Amino acid sequence: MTKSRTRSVIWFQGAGCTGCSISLMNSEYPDIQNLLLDELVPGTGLAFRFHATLMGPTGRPALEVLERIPEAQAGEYFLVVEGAIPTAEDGRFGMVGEVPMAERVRALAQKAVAVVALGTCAAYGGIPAGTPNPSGCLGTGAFFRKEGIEVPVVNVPGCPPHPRWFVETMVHLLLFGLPRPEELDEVGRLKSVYQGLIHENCPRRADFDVGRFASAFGQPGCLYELGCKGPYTDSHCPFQRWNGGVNWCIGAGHPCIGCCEPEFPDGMSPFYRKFTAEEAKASYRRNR
Ligand code: FSX
Ligand code: SF4
Repeated sequence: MTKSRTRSVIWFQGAGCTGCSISLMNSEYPDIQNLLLDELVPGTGLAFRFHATLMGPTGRPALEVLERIPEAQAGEYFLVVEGAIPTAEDGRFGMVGEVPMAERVRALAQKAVAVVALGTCAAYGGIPAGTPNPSGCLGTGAFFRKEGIEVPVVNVPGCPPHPRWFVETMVHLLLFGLPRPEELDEVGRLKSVYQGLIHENCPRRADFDVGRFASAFGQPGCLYELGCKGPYTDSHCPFQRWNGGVNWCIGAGHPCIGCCEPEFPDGMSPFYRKFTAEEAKASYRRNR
């Protein structure tokens, strides 16, 4: 069904790998064509006004959208940030149209109705902010706190995030408006989209409970001894699975690396080493 009403989205890419966009293009229900062209909730669809990977225009006509929409639709559009914000050296590690990403995001955020920080890089800094972080990358929320920008931020982490987590978050925003504080967890994610430790819903949990652990890749059993971070990671991967529900990391025999958590990647590393008791306690405490 075509859209009778639209809400504009400016999708701004900072420091990342574009995997968040690629993941969204794998969306199934709705598929990417439906998402771009049709209603997302009854009567309303999203209008992607700027998306460097998907849009046709380039150069000045494309960049002008970044100035036009905030003026024409102040307080109405959603800003989706993908990737972290480089802040070192006056932001010169990341430029879009010869303007630092940090400056672009500052201007775009101030007139948005809400910001969706999509992907772990945008939500918490992620890989670009990993030690030693020479470009001074920050997650969106941390960048706004540093800059004194007060705009509601909803985090949609994952490296990359599952397409459903973006879709479900946007549906929530369109149907119910900005999340109430009790609808968000302590790291800014919608509880309805993320809550539930992987460890609580894992098909290998019965192996964990009886102490049947894989000691090498390819073996059956729980992957805890191989470094699985499922006990410290909230996400719906076990029942949504990936690539159209075909499989997911643990289903393919790979330990969870905790990519939806603020500690990723430094605090979830080394990926193939079991956490010490102290590391486990610290991560578990924050998660609960
Ligand atoms: Fe980050 Fe997006 Fe990881 Fe990549 O651009 S969440 S590096 S999968 O895709 O920002
Ligand atoms: Fe928990 Fe990971 Fe073992 Fe699954 S594989 S039961 S998430 S430790």
